[in-house]
Amino acid sequence: LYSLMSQYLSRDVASIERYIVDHVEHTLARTRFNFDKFDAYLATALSVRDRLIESWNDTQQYFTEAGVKRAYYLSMEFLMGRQLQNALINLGIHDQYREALKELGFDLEVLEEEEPEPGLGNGGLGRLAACYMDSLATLNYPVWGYGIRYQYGMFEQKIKDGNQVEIPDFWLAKGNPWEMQRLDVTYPVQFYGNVNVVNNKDGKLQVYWQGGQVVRAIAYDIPVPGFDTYNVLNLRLWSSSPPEEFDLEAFNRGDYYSSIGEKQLAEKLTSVLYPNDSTEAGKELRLKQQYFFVSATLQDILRRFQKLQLPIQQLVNKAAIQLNDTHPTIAIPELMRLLVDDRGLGWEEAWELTVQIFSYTNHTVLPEALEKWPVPMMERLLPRHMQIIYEINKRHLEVVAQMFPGDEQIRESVSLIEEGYPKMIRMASLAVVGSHRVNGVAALHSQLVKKQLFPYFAAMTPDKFLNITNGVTPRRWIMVANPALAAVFTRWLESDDWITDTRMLSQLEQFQENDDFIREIEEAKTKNKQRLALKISQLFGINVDTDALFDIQVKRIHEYKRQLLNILGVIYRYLWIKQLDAEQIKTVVPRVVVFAGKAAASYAQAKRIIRLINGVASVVNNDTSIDNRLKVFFLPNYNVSLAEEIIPASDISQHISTAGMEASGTSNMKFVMNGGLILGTMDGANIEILEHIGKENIFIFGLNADQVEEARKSNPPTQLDSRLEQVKATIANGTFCNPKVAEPILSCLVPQNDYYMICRDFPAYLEAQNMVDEAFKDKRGWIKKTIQSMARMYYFSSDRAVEEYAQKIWNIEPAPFIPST
Ligand code: 26R
Repeated sequence: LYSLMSQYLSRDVASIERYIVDHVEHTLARTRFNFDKFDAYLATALSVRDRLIESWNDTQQYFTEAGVKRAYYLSMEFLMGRQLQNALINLGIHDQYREALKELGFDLEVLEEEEPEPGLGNGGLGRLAACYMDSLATLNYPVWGYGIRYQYGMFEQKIKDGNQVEIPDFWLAKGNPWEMQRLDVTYPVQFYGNVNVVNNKDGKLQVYWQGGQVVRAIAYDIPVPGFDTYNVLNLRLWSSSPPEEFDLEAFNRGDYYSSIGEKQLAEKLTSVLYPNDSTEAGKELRLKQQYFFVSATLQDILRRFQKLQLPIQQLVNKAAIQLNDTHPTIAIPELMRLLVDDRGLGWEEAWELTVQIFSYTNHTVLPEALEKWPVPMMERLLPRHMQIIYEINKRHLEVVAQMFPGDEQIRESVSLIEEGYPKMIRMASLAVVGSHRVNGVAALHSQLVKKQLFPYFAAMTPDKFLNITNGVTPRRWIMVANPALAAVFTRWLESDDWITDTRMLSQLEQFQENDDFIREIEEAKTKNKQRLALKISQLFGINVDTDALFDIQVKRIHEYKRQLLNILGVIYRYLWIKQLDAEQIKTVVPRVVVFAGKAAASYAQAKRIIRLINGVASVVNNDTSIDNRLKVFFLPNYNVSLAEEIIPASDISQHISTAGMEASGTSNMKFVMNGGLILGTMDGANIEILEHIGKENIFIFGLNADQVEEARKSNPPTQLDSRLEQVKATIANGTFCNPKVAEPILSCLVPQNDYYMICRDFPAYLEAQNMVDEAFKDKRGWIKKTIQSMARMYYFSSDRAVEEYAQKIWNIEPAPFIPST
């Protein structure tokens, strides 16, 4: 690999060694003869950061001098994963660093494992933001990410007696070499207080919000390197702290102790990431987090714009703001406030600007996940914003009344305020009204956004709505996660250009009958299965057969994702194997079933499902009568690093959500890119994956979204599948876990109560699993499927996705910085 980047880096091994030792001695203040593994990791990371800072400065200065339009990606979550290996690969200096560290007596791969994972996200939405940052950097787009520097990320999951236990994740405990604290970039953010109207000096009425509490936002910058480019982007995360003037004031009042109390309150703001759990909805601290990060971000964006000394109307030519779900939607009234109250723009002009600047990505149609804030809470916390939201709503409803005169039902349904006690603000509707583009994240999902969520908005402004199907970065999900497979690709394509041009992968198809190629692809898969088998044996003390079919489902535990359907299928398989005779058992395809994923701490049903899976695992894994034809494991603490180990090892992965409920899914794409096939429903991006790779390469079963809608309206079937009855009876008699745990699970498995269509899809699911077995018996046929699939996945690169955002929504151009050598 000879990258452009390495031309500008000192890439000889001796100087890399020197950089590292320098940090050991001067930054960490250790001697060169006495530093441990973690010190070695830190010094290595710091030496990489130094290189990144130089490019980062050049890139940002270049964007400023060129006066380019920038896009800002506002997200409450960025699930970046570990940075060291990714940075070295993107910079094209991984091999050189491996050499240098070897000279110093360290194994780079071992040091990479020392890095704590920054788990600043829940799941798909946060990881998507990270993939997009990688692609935006790689394609040289002038974009900034803005988010929150949580001190506690996603909790660490432990399994005790089969149950999930949550451990706080203080990921910063040993310091974070990838961030730069910017004590020069701080802003005040206010809360509460009241709204005053004053006469300004031209005798005009001016509205002025006098906040009560003031909190200070401090910027932390994380450099985001692209692959094979000099450009380095910035991810700016805000941390809260007490304002500077604060201590002095309290001191003067002689009120030292209560001032310390308030200080802690200010620090608490950004301390913890909220789970994606509807029971956590409506918490004031979460709304405070949202406004805190939005206010600091808009102050930062406007300060950058102000340096250009252009009239404010030009803002739309210099800035586009993307809202990653509704979480940053308070930015819309906030920008209105800044334009109208602070800069004296008229409402219409300010509104036109605002709508042109904002766009909104929807990531879910589940009604319980759509954010709503109580009006009384908003009135207290952000009184001026509440007034502005009412004004936006008033004007919006005037337009509605013109389009649908006299229709009370429509007026109620599109109002930004939901009537009730208390009244609630519909943040998704506010995001739609205040944006010029609204996108869903897969073709089916974008249809449902229009038809199911916002039918009247879509009728009023059809051109606002579009689809941008999600994508994932081939750098992290092939290069970093699966170096063995990446090497095969590069060897057979005689080029590594596929890393930035995934369309090249389509050329792999010509080798699908080539024995050498087939063998190399198989060897890479086996290597990855061995790596996972080792992990399993370390965790559970059980050795699994790498010739077995590795059947994997990893994602947040949620009823709509139907881990329950999976484990019911596993139980049925177990019961079926148990009644075979010794001869028959030998013909059963051996399976290793792997689950991983976290349940939100207060999601009781999801936690019961984890308990059931672990109960099944311990029974099945200890049953010697089934001749190792089935093993079941629940791997604790699913996160990006674990995903990197699991995904490349799959033969089959399950994406079996109730049709119409999974917006897109992104791991489905990662699995197929790594040569794993999908067992799935016609939901989310599965549908488009099918269209690209061919229906012969994907195992699809069950009701589609229209049929689910129909089924929910019509009478439930009168009978259950007898196999499901059998499975239920085994659960009920306490075979796997306490019947008290099982009871609330079983009560959902009746036709009258089958919201997630588990009963209705169960027979089709078993049939699909049988087809998987049959296909897997034909080794050569199977590998051909995986080759065709990998070769046809190019559309699902996040490079394609961000290009669509740049062209269809943000109207920005690539701006590569070419350093003079
Ligand atoms: C409001 C709060 C309770 C909340 C709810 C849900 C916070 C966060 C979430 C997470 C959701 C929005 C999420 O992660 N959605 C996922 O986004 C992925 C990227 O687009 C999709 O692939 C995936 O289908 C979708 O579930």
